[in-house]
Amino acid sequence: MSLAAPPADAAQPIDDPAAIRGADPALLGAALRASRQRTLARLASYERALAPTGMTVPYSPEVNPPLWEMGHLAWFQEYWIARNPDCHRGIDAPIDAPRMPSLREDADRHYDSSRVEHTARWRLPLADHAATRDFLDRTLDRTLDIMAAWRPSADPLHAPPYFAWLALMHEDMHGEAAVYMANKLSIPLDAGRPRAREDGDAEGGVMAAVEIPAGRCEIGSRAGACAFDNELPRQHVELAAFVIDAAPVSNAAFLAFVEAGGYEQRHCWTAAGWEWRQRHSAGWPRFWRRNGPAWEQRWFGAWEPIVAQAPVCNVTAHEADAWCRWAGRRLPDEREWECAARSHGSRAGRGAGHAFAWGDVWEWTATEFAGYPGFRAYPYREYAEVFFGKGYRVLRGGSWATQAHVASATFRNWDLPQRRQIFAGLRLAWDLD
Ligand code: AVJ
Ligand code: FE
Repeated sequence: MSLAAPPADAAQPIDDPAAIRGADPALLGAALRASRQRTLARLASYERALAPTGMTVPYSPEVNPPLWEMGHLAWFQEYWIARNPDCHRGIDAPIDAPRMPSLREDADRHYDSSRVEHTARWRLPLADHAATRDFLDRTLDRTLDIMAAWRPSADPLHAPPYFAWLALMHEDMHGEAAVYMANKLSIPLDAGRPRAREDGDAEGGVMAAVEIPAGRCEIGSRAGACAFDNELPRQHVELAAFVIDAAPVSNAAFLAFVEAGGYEQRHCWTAAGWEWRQRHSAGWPRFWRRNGPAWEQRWFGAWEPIVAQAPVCNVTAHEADAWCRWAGRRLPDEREWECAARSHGSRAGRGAGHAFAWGDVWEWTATEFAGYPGFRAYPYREYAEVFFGKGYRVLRGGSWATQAHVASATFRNWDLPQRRQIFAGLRLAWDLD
C-alpha cells in the first residue's frame, strides 16, 4: 500500500465503487460502521418528526413504515453474515443453507422482505424504537467481530467478504430510500439537493452532447468480484450510432414543456402514460407548485424556488417519455447509457466540465428490467429476478442522495414507470443519421 497522500479530489477507497467491490474486511467493516452512522442520523430525524404519532406514517405503495425499514436492515445483515453458516466462503457460498437462529425470535416473520408483503408491514406488532435500535446495534457488533476475525482464502478472487459488501450496498440503498421517503412525507432532513449545472444556456439547455459511433461496447461487471447478479455476465453489445446529451434535462427545460401545455397534449404521451396522467390529473411534476409567476418545489417539507439549471427530479417514466416525444427525442436504452458513461463519464466529476456528467439524479431509460443473456440468480434470489418481466423500467446513474460507493456505470436500478418518490429525472438521446 502506498503511503503517499492522494490528490485532494481523488475518491477515497471507501467512496469508490470499484475499490469497495474488492475491499478487505477492515475497509468493509469501517464502511459498514460509517453507513450505520448515517442510518442512525436519519432515524433520529424521523424520530423528531414522527414521535408524536408513534413513528407511524400513512400507507403508501411508495414508502415503508420507518421502524420496519430499520428492523429489516438489521435482519438483512444478520441473515447473510452472522446467521449464514457459509458466510466465510464469500461468493462461493451455497444459497440455501439453513440459517442459524436470529437474536430476535420474530426476525424472519417480521423483517424478511420476500415473506412479508408490502401492505402487511403496516399490520405487524413491530418492535418499538428502543428494541429496534438494540437489534441494529447487536447485529452490527456481530458483523464487525466476524470482519475482525476474517481469514482471507488463498485465492485472491475469493478473498473478499462478499456478504459484507452486499449488506453495505443494502444499507445504503435503504439509506437513499430514507431520504426520498422523508422528502415525500415532508420530514425535515439534513440532505442535499441535485446540483445545478454551470454550463447550461439560459433556457436550461446544455451546450454539448456526446456522439457515439456505431460499434461494439462492453457492459456489465467482472465475474468473480463483488457484483450484483443483474450486472452479469459481462458482455459485448452492438450499438448503432447515437447521440446522448451531456447532462440530464434541467428544470428550466422541463418547465418549457409544462408551460407549452405538454400535460394536455395527448400526442405527447404513450397510451399508458396518458392513462396515468388522466387518473392523477397531473399538470406538472409531483412536488412542484405555481406561486404567482414563479414555480416552487417542495424539499423535505419546505417550498423553495425551482433552480433552473438543476436537473428535473421526481418525475415518472411516463412524464419522461412525454417530454421526449414533445422534444422529438427519445430516452436512451440502458446499454447506450452505460456505453456513454464508461467512455465519456465520471461521477466524481459531476457538474461542469465533463462530457457526460451523471450522479445528481437517477435517469429513466427506455429499457424494461430483465436479466442479461446468460443471467443466473445469485446469491440473493429475491433481489432482482423477481422483478424481471413485470413492467419495471431500468434507471441508471445515481442521485445526489446515493452513497458514492454504490453508484457505478454498471449499476442497474429499477422501479415502476408510475413511481415518482425516487430522485429520478431523464436524459435525451437521439439517432445519428
Ligand atoms: C435496487 C433500489 C430497486 O429498493 O427494491 C433493497 C434495493 N432490494 N432491499 C429496492 C433493495 C432489497 C432495490 N432497488
Ligand atoms: Fe431490503
